[in-house]
Amino acid sequence: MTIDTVTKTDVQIAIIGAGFSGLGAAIKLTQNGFTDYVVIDRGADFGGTWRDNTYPGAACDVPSNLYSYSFALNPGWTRTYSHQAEIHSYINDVAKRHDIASHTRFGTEVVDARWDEASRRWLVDVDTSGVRTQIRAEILVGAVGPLCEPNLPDIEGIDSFGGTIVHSAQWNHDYDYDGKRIAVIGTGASAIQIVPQIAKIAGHLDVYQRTAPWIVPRTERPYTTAEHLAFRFLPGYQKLSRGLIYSGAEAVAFGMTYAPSALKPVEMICKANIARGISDRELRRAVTPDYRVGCKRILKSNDWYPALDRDNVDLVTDSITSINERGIVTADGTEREVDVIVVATGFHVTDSPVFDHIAGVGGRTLADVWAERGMQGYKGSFIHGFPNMMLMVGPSTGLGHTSMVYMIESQLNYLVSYLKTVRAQSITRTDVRLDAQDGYNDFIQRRLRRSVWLGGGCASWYQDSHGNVTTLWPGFTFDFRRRTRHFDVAAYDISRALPEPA
Ligand code: N01
Repeated sequence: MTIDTVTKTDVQIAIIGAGFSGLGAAIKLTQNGFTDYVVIDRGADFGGTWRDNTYPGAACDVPSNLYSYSFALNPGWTRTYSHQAEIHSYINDVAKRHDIASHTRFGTEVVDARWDEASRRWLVDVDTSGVRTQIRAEILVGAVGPLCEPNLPDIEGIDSFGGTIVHSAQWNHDYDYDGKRIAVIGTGASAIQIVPQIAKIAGHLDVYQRTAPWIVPRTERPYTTAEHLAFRFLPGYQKLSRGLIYSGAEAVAFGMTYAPSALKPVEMICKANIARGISDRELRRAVTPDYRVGCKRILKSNDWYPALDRDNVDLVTDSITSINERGIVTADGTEREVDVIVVATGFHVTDSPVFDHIAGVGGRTLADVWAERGMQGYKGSFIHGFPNMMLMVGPSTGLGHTSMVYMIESQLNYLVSYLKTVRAQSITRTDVRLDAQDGYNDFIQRRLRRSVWLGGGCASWYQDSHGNVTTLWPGFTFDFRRRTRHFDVAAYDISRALPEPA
């Protein structure tokens, strides 16, 4: 490939995002002979969320063997659960092996993408170091992922804080945290990894918990030499190990979706984890969740509870009412002074600002359409009114129990099948039919009715502002794989010719 591939302004396919899904799409395109594509990413290299989340303790809570592409297994994983740097390095290594950098515009932010009916092209305005250009693409693949826009909490007075504020996804590595008075807001997947690390160096640490998470022990250990040898030289061994982990995780999917009471034993394991990690009875009570396990993401940690039990750490359960120049004020009137506030408050998932910048038929944005109908799509991939656009990790594709890479690869099958259909039938425009999309969403909502995410007594980012679960796939992931095996052209309005010039 030459540098021209990256600078071309007219391409068949534009992919936004160079994380797991965008990179996977680029590789599959190349492997299937679709070489006229560009990948656009605002960062400096591949990895997406695994490039951006560099907070202390950042690691994956999905077992390593399951957290890789099936077409690029990694016999070199050092531990049963991988840490951020190793996953980031794996992703970049895979990109290098497939020469995807030669197709990628790094340091380039998509400002706006809109469908132009007259030319049947997506017009993608991009900004590279302040220089605006436009890319015209027949097909747009949105692969930005749901966890790309940090959510800063809307707490009164937060702008008046005189110290430093750091979001977990935008870690400030220049700040010296040693001996400082630190507050962490949030007790989700990010916070439970950060707190044990900074508790070791903080002068004092206040952890603000709004809702206690359910946490199982993390069975992380280094792989042995024998295992490494087996991964490398015993045919099928790593695949077998992957298959066993996958099957175990699917059993959890059954409990979350079909029989939430089957998750009772998981609650018992979590409670034993609390008892093991915390000596103080009051503190144990404060960290015991009051909703059904699985309603929010089940977390994994061995060091979260012992960290809360430390002398230099306080768990604060009174709700935050405001932030002032000195620190944080809670509902009981207490003000706790701090030097730095770490906001581990998650991401804009169902209300991402990205939705305002993608406009389909009639100039209607994803934000407009989803405000009306809820965050819906067809097979998590296509949205009515947005012709020739596929979303990776779109609505109803998220998981609480196993590897997103499996879902991503299912969508990649669908993408390739779609592109082959378009090529074979000389199709210039596809738009998923509204009745097909509605039917698909009725089926999702029917399945969700019994699920723990709706009936488990919690609020979570899995739900939109109306309380509907629009982010998760309700069921077995092999079922999603089956549904996305072939592009089902009958569900789409298609046309072959270009429109007559006006
Ligand atoms: O974010 P979260 P996260 N005042 O939204 C609290 C993935 N991930 O960054 O529960 C006070 O889960 C909020 O409280 P509540 C994974 O998919 C994966 O931790 O809403 N508190 C909650 O405690 C995960 O699900 C890995 O009551 C406020 C926390 O902030 C997703 O990222 C590792 C607040 C936010 O938790 C997001 O995780 C890390 C406010 N105003 C992350 N607003 C892996 O290992 C929010 N909170 C793969």
